[in-house]
Amino acid sequence: MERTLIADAFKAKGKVLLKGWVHDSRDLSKVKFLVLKDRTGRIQVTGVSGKTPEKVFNLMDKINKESAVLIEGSVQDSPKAPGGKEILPDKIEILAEADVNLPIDVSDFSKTELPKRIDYRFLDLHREKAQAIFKIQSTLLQAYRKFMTEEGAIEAIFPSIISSSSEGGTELYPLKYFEKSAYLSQSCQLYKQMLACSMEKVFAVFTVWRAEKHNTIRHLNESRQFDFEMCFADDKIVMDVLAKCVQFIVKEVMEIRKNELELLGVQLKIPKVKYMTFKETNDLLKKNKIVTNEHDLTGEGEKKLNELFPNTIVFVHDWPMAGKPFYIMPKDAKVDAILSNGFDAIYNGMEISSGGQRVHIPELLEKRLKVKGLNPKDFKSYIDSFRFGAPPHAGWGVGVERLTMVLLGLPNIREAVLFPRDRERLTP
Ligand code: AMO
Repeated sequence: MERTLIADAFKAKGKVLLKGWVHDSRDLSKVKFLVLKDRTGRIQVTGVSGKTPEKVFNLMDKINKESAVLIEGSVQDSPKAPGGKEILPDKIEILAEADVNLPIDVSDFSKTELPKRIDYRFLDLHREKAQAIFKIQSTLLQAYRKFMTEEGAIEAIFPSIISSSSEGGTELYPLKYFEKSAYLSQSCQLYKQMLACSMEKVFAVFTVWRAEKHNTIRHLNESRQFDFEMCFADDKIVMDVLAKCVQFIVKEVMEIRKNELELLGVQLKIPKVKYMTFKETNDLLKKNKIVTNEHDLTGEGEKKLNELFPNTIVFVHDWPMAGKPFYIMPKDAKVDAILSNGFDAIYNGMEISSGGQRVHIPELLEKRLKVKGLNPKDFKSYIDSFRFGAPPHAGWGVGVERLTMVLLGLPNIREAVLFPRDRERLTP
């Protein structure tokens, strides 16, 4: 007999063969219940003394929770059972028994602390709520690809081993590369720019590594980005693409992941969009008694923006040059400009993205590298790529875990990573 998924068992008649995990069991002496779960749902399995084969009946309350089992039986209407159906078992086979003492609480109301849950992530993923987060994240990935493909962008694969920094020299992981020194990629920034200057619109889902020493609820040492880059474009054009992209992703999640959102108690709405200069933003924050920073927003400032503009993607543009990397275009392409064509996007109280127009003029790029204390010689092939018909271009990067976190209101970014890498964690 072929396997039936639990969701289909609710519509089936007669005999079925189910495979899944024992979620719970109860012994009421003459009747025994077992709740079986698989990736599509849960169903009650009911054993009745005298009716259910004795061997099967005896086994029903003796299987350790979370053990993987095979159950053959018939589907029957049962008004009292969740979903109105139950399985009367003829056969139960233990496929993989779980230890009797589970190291973490895997109930839906688990109170186990996050670090311990992540120590046992493989078991934590037996929880419906943990699965819901990653089902939603999978929809985020698919929605991003769908949006970009409809935009006419080409998905690209970039190198993860680089020879020089792309986001400033301090946060690199060095590694041995034969006789040369190399690093793990901080972003695909330089490569996506080089590609956009020939293929016009490109995107990637790219893993980045940053050796930041701090341990916060919103930083990871390994994270993923939705990267986008297009040519014949400036910051205004790509901010508009980003707004539409996030709105599309939210719409897809709302349509495709209704059950998961309900399980997590999350109500999503398509976000509104607002544009403000850095100066306007800081003035407004000061008015609201928030301590501001000259060339960056503070965490407190980002939270305040959410209070002032709930469910809104706030684009803070005309960002001060001092707070942006060397590749961001200074205003009016002036090397000593105070402001830039760079921006950050703040959504639900957190920076989800930064981006901007890039420097596509080799001489200006060399000067900007020097201003940032970097050596243009280390960037030769990148600078040279702009000597052969490289048009003005712009783009952005969105933190995938950050976006998951702010959409679902998760208290810690590690909830949005299957196997997080932070200062303390390298396993599992
Ligand atoms: P930036 O460094 O701002 O820009 O990164 C883009 C977005 O990625 C997320 N992010 C992180 N998430 C978790 N942990 C971290 N340590 C972390 N660092 C960044 C944030 C952030 O907004 N190359 C540019 C993008 C561009 O201009 O195209 C870049 O990497 O959500």
